Amino acid sequence: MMERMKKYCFFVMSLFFIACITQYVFANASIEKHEHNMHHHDEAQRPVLSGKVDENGIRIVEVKASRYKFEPDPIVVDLGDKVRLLITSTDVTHGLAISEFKVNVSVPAGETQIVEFIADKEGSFHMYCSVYCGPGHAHMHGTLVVQ
Ligand SMILES: [Cu+2]
Repeated sequence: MMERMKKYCFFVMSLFFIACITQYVFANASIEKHEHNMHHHDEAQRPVLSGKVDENGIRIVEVKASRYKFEPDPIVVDLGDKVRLLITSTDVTHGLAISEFKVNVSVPAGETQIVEFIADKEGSFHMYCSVYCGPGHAHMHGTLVVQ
């Protein structure tokens, strides 16, 4: 009888130990993973933000459109920024469209058009010319990065 009690106690204590060790190992693993992610996040080279935030908190970015590119490219903004693009075409009429932010504006040669949107989605978004501007038109792309 005593022997069986001892065995039972040993069995229960073993289970307890195994549970503790498992808990410890998993907890450590998740902390390490978390730290690794944080570290990775800090280390990642973030592109420099485009333009300047004015006194009203609006990020103003001057964009130059010309055959067949946008400058700067990429346009980089912070998540949540109110963005105002001042788009100037230096040669022929171009368009600037970013579908995800319902941006689509036509910019006549030599003129500047203003378009505003709120960068409420994180990620890289396709920016493209939406007005035929010559043989390279289909390749006139850019990227909006919301980080
Ligand atoms: Cu075009």
